[in-house]
Amino acid sequence: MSDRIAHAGLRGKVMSADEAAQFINHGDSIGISGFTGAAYPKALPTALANRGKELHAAGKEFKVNIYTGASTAPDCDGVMAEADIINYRMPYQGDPSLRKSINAGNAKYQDIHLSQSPQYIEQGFLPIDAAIVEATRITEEGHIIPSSGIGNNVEYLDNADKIIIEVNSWQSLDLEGMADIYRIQRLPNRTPIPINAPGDRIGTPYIDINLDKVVAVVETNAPDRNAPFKPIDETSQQIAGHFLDFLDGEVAAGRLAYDQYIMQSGVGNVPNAVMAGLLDSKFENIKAYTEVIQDGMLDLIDAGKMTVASSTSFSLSPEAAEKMNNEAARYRKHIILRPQQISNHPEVVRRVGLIATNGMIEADIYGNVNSTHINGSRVMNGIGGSGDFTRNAFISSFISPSLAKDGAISAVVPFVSHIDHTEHDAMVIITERGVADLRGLAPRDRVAKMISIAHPDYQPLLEEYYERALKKAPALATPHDLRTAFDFHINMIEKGSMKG
Ligand code: 0RQ
Repeated sequence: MSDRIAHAGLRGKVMSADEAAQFINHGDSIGISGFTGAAYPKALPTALANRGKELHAAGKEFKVNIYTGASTAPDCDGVMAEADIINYRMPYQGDPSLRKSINAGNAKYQDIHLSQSPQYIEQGFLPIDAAIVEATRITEEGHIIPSSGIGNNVEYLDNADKIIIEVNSWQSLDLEGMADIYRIQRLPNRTPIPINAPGDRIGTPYIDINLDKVVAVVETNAPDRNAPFKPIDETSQQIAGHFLDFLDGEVAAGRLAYDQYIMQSGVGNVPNAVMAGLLDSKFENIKAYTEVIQDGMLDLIDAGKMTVASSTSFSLSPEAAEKMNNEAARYRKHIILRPQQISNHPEVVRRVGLIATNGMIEADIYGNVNSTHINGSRVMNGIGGSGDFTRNAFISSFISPSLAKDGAISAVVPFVSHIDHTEHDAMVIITERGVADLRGLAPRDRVAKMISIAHPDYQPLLEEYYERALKKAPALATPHDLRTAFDFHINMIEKGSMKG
C-alpha cells in the first residue's frame, strides 16, 4: 500500500475501485473532482460505467447525476457517457462522447457559471449523496492534499453523505503547498473574501473533512488528460498581435501600466499565441487571476515575466505536465490553486481589476456574444468561467478567428443564435482582422466596428442586413429586421454555409 495514506483509519478503508463503486446507487447525485482534464478521479468513473453496463444488461436501471469542477476526460465523462449512466450533468463539459450524449437527448445538462455552481451545492439547490475526489496524499490527521486542481471539492466533500478518495501516486508530492483552501461563510453571515491581489493566500494547504463519512479509499497511478496544444497558426498569431497592440494602446492612454497587467485567459491556440507574444513584450510582473494554468503561463513564469498565477487547476500539455511533476517545488512559489468559488468569484474579480480574454463561437453586430451553442440549439462546451470574469472584469475581451469551418461560418453575425454574454458585458472583440473596441459606444455606433472585424466574404452581407434593419427601425436604439435576423444560421442549417 502506498505511503501516501498516512492516516491509519483511512488505510483500513483501502479497496478496489469496483468495490468502492458498490456504494453508489441508481439515482445518486455525485460530486467529483476534476477541472479541464486535471485532478479528476481516474478509477471510479470506469468502475461506475462497468457497474452501469452490468445492471443495464440485467434489465435494471442505473443512472446518476454528475457534478464536477469543469470538463474532465475520456476516462471520466467519456466512459460514463458511453455507458449511458449520466442522467444530469453540471456545470461545464467538453468531452466529445458526453457532448454527443447531451445533444442526443440522453444526458441532461445544466450550464451554470463556475463560480455559482458550488453555491448550488452548499445552499441545497442540488442535494448531493457522494463525493469522489482525487488527492495527492492523505495526511496523518486525515486531511486531503489536493492534486492538480481544486474545483468544487470543498463543497462536495462538505455536503456529501459518503466520501470516496482516490489517492493518485502519479501526482507530484511537491504539489503540496500550492492549494489555498478557504470556505466562504454561508448566508446570511457572509463577510468579504480577504483577497486584494492575485498572490494573497488566505487559507490552508489542505482540505479537512469529516472522516466518519469516508467509505472508501482507492489507490491509482494514472496521468491527467494532458492534451498537446495545436501549433500556433498564422490566424492565431494575428489575433494575438492585435490583442498585444490593444494592451499597448491601453498603456499609451494611461489606463494600464507595463507592470500592472492582471490576466484572465481561456485555454487554446490563441491564448497560447498571446502568452508567446508577451514573452517578447514590454510587460513585466504579469499576474494571473484566472481559472486554468496552461503551458504559456509556465513559460512566462520561467522567463521571470509572470510573478504569480492564481487559478483552480492546470490544463497542460504532456511535456508541461512532466515539467510540473518534476519541478512543482519551484512552481509553487508562484502558483496558488484555489476552490473555484474563490478563483472565479465576482467580488474578487472586480476588486483585483483584471483583463478577461475568452474564446467565443460568434458575436453579433451589437456585441452580444455566444460562447456555447451552434445554430442556437447544439451545445458545444459550456459558459465555464467566462461569465464570471467577463461581467466583472476591468476590461472584458473576446477573441476568435473571423471564420470557422473553412469559411462556411462567420463569427460575426446579424444576431447571435444564443446569448451568453450580453452587449452590456462585452467591451472589446478581436479577430485576425482587427479590434472592435465597443466601450462608450451606443448600439448603432458599434455596427461599423463589428463589421470591420468580420471576414471580407461576409462584410457585404452584414452591411446589407444592417441597411434592411435601418429601413425597418430607422430611429430605434437597436435596429433589427427580425424576419431575416437569423438568415445566416438558417442558411447554414439548410445549405451548409452562412452565405446561402
Ligand atoms: O471546431 O474543434 O472541430 O476544429 O469550434 O474553435 O476557434 O479552435 O476556438 O478552442 O477557443 O473554442 C467558444 C468553443 C471556442 C471555447 C469556444 C468550432 C471551430 C472548432 C473550437 P473543431 P476554436 P476555441 C475560459 C473560460 C466557453 C468557455 C470559456 C469555449 C471549435 O472558447 O468553450 O470561455 N468557451 N471558459 O471550428 C460552428 C461556429 C463556430 C464553430 C467555432 N460559429 N459555428 N463551429 N467553431 N466557431 C477557461 C477555459 O476555457 C477552461
